[in-house]
Amino acid sequence: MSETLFISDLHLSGERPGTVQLFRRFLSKRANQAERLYILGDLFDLWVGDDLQTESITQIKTALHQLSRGGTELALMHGNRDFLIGERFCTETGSLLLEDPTLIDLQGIPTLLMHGDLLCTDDLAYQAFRRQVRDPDFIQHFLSLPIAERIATAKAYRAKSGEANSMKADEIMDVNQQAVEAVMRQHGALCLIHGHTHRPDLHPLKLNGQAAQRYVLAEWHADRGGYLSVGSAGWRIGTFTPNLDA
Ligand code: LP5
Ligand code: MN
Repeated sequence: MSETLFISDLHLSGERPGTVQLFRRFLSKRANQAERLYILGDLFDLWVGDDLQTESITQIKTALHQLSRGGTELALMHGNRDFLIGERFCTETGSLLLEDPTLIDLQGIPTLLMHGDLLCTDDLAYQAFRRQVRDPDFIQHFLSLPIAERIATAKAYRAKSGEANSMKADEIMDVNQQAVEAVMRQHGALCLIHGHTHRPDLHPLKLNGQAAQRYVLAEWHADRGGYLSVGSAGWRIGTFTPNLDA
């Protein structure tokens, strides 16, 4: 049976060449064997517009395009760091941009895909920030700025966000269980797959008396990248490393 892979939170950037290299290797050695690859947000550490060209961005786009041209379907969801990924990027890489959330049928199980930030409803400061920066007029204005100004602003946001994070309690930055159950019920899902929190795990839960599951994907580093594989071998959490091809 065909295999579907899920990854998220790679946080790729020119400042992390090791992670970029691991990801390119993952695409050419591992994901190319799968029927479909889902990237559930934060592929990039920061994305200020599809018009920015750097050496690492070109390398990543080329590798993604090779994968999709080779026959592996590529589906991408925005994360809180790269929600400005647009149509041009998708065309250049042969990927399909997914809404957050998106419901899919995974081996007969109604499965909801999310980045995960929308589930952190206790983080009121972040949710207010999110509403502001996802406003279409705000985005349109931001994208009209010169690229150097966009980079400087995004870095300032990130620094502010880092400061704010260091003051927040750990629980606030995790998902809210009621929000998880509400969104799963709303979409009739029995499985939820998301990233964002960097707390990889499998959480069983009960929804209307039925067994359900929440998979949390791992963030990537230069020496390891987590993925969820769903195929003939069942549902399996794996780790891709520089010395391992599976
Ligand atoms: O990313 P991570 O995991 O560290 O933290 C997130 C939340 N933070 C963010 C902000 C991003 O890290 C950085 C911004 C990305 C910019 C993308 C491109 C540019 C967009 C331009 C607009 C169109 O997402 C963090 C959560 C955490 O996840 C866990 O869920 O807590 O949220 C915050 O820290 C937000 C703060 O609580 C409140 C906002 C502080 C920023 C204030 C703006 C200052 C303006 C200065 C710039 C001129
Ligand atoms: Mn995130």
